Amino acid sequence: MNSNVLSDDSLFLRALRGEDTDRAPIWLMRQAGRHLAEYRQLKEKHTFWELVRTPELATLVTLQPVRRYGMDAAILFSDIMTPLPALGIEVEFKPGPVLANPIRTAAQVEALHLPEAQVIAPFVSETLRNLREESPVPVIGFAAAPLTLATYAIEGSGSKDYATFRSFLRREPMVAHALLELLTEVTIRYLRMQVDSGAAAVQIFDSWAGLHDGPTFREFGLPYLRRVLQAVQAPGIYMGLNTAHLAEQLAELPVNALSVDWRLPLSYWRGVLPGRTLQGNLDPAQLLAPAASLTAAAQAVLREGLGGPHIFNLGHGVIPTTDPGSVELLVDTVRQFDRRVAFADGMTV
Ligand code: 1CP
Repeated sequence: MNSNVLSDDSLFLRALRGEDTDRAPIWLMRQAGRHLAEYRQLKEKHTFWELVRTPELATLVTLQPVRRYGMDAAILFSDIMTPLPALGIEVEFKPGPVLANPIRTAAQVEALHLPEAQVIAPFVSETLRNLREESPVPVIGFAAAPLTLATYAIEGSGSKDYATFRSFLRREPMVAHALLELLTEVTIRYLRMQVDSGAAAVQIFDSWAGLHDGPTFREFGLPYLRRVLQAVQAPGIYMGLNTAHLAEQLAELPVNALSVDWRLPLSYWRGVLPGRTLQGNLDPAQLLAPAASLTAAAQAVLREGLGGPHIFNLGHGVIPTTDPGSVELLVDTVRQFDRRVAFADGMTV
């Protein structure tokens, strides 16, 4: 589809900008990837980095779930680690990210260099320019929050409790701040490039925000996040997990929407985040449940989301063993739910 056809009044962008739409738009985190046979087929021939770094392939993978399910938004096919090599940090995927040389010293931070926007990930720019022409729905660009990116840069891989990272923040706070400064600046450049290349919105993934207590998040998380969000001139979504204890700080963020996990109902979040669009928050495990349970759980989320703008999503990414038939059922359930009628019914009960 031509970019002229994609107007700003798409359901997804209207809800993101704060409109209490008649139907909730739906897209799913990790909607492209291992649960799709058409993705696994490409993975037989290409590594993950090849898919991300080859614009024709990244474009194709981004559009796979849009074509199959008719999602209301596409998310760029890439990873939160994508900008790191341009700084001088090499990353391998096995399948999660693994760093040969995790950052642990001031000298290592000093040796990193801040790349110009156009050399951070030129393949992402080209993919987004392709998608501007080919995607029938708005495309979401993304990056990690500086604190979550630092988690991987210092820990060196995924971990159960990120003990190395959490102790590093206490032992070497100045080095941590120096790294966060650099990651903030590269993230701002990287996201501005994505918006210039056609991303209609951006999502900030702060998957590991919930590891920290309030004071630690206020020192190492919030100030950098605020800078990133203020610098990017596009509607934004902030996604965190296990963040109920940080709600007061999240309410300070200059962002349109907050994506929350399933641990608390959306009605709770409406109370603590007045005036914001809420995104979420079905437990991804519900997509592994029998049809009746899945539909009931999705309808419960839809009802909880009434009374303000809502973008339907999972609380975290699609689990790779998910049956595409269940995703189809979920999309149908969300499509059929008339928010205006449901809201009126709620008022008369
Ligand atoms: O072998 C494979 O197929 C690679 C698996 C894979 C995929 C499909 C990885 C490695 N990343 C991705 C894609 C990806 N990652 C997207 C694509 C867009 C989408 O469809 O949503 C996005 C947005 C991400 C973001 C991402 N990567 C996050 C934030 C969201 C979250 O899940 O919390 C995180 C934490 C990562 C790190 C990462 N990359 C890959 C894996 C398996 C992981 C997580 C595991 C770990 O921490 O070890």
